[in-house]
Amino acid sequence: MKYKIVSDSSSNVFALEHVPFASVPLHIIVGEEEFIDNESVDLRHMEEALSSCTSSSTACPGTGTWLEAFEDAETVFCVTITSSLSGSYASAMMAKEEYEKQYPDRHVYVIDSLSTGPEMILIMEKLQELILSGLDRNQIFQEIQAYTQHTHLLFSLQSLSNLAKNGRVSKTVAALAGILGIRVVGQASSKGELEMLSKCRGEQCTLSCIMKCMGKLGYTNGRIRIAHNHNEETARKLMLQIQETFDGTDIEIIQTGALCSYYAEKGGLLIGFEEEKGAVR
Ligand code: X90
Repeated sequence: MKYKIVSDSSSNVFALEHVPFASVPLHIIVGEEEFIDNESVDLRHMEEALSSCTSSSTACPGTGTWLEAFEDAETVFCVTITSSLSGSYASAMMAKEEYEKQYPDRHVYVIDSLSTGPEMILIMEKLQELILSGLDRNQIFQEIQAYTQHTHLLFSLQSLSNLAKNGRVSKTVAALAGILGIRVVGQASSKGELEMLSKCRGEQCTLSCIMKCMGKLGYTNGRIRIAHNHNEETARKLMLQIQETFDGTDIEIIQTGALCSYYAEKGGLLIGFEEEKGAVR
């Protein structure tokens, strides 16, 4: 196998066409139960378990799981959730070291998305394009690094309690979203941390705020991927309003997997976008 793309499950993608692909699962631990974030995870069952249990946490993939996913690929492109919030990147880096020591002619590129969810999808789709275009592996890596300078992640959350419980945001920030009907809009910062941008009351206010933020971040007509946790209705409204306001037409909507559902909580939306169609450099 020449090329393989491997991402952790926070991308919410479990299959890719055209290029060999594997998803490496994070785990969600709810009391005594453990949920493996793959395509067959029972999200309703996880929600039920969460509503009747106060102790929960998550775990990133171990080095061995990454190694297994590399299989026998000559070149692997690994895309991980932000290293500021998870050990997934560090663990992939350890797997890279072992793999390259064992097979000196093989190479693993680990890309820290400094983000998660749909921004990782954009990176993976771009990698797919670059691989199929026949570039060599170093060129692909350079291009993808340039590409990630022009992609962004915005989010809207109704509750930040699981993020706070696991020390991923401060209790003060989490309290912002504690009031019923209030949604927090934020972005993945340049350091890969959660950065709060605004507080909104109600759906329309949230959608307008997201579109205003997209404009400020330089959005014109690039690809957009939206992941939602059981909130397809709002995701669709956002898609329609974006289509009315901007020139972007390549928009896809997906349901979050277990890890993103756990942290984005009920109704959460994650919006990944590139500034300009096909943007590189
Ligand atoms: O290693 C682990 O246990 C995983 C920890 C992941 C923590 C953060 C997950 C965030 C999921 C929430 C909103 C978007 C945040 C953007 C951050 C850059 C989605």
